[in-house]
Amino acid sequence: MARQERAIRTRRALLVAAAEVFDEVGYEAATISDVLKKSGMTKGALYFHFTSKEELAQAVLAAQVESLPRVPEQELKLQQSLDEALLLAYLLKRDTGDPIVQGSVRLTVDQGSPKDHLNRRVPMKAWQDHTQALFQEAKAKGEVLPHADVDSLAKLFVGAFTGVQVLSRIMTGRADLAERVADLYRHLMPSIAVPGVLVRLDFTPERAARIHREAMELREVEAAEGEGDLEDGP
Ligand code: XVR
Repeated sequence: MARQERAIRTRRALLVAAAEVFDEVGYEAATISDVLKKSGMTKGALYFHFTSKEELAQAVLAAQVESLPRVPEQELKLQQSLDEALLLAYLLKRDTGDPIVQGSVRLTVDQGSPKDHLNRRVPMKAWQDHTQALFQEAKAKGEVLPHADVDSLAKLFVGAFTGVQVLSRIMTGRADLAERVADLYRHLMPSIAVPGVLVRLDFTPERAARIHREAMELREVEAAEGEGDLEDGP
C-alpha cells in the first residue's frame, strides 16, 4: 500500500475511534488513551495526525456533514432533502449507524463548557449552507412557493431536525427518529412546496431503510471507480 494511502487510513481509524469515545463518554471525560486503546494505534501515529484531544474533536466535528453519503438523485429536490433527513436519521440509530455521525452529533449538541474551545458552529454552518443550496435548487426548479425565503427555511429545518433528534434520543434512544423526521417534513412542507409538488412527495418513514441501502450501494460503486482511477492514473 502506498505510504500516503496508509496515512489516510490511519487518520480515518483514529477519527472513527475518537468519535466512538466521544459518543460513549462525551468530550470532557474522553481521553487520548481511550482513543489509542480503541483504535489500536500507537501514540506516535496519533500525535503525527492530531496534536491534542481538542484537535481530534474539531476534526470529528468537521467530518459530520461529509459523512452523510449522497442520496440517489431525485427529480424533486424537496424529496431529495427529505431523503437526506431520513438517511441522517438512519445513520444516527444505534445499530445501523455511522460512528462519526453519532459521535460528531453528540459533540455538537452537548453544551460543553466555554473553556473547551470547541467550535460547534462548524457542522451547523455546513448543514445550513447545504440545506439552503438544496432548497435554492428546488426553488429554481419551481418546486417552492414564490414568497418562501430559503435562507430562513434552511435555518428552521436544521434547528427543527436537531430538536426532534434530541427529543427522540431522550424518549426512545432514537428508535422513532425516522418517524419524527417524516412528521416534521409532512407538517412543514405544505408551507414551502407548491401544491403540484406536495402531492408527489413520499413522506413514509419506511423510506429511510431503502434510501440508506441505495446510498451505501452508490458509495461502494463510487469508491470502486475511485480506486480504478488511481490504478489507471498517470
Ligand atoms: O440539515 C439537515 C438536513 O438538511 C435535514 C434538515 C440536518 C441537520 C442536522 C444537524 C445535526 C446536528 C445536530 O443534527 C443534530 O441533531 C439533512
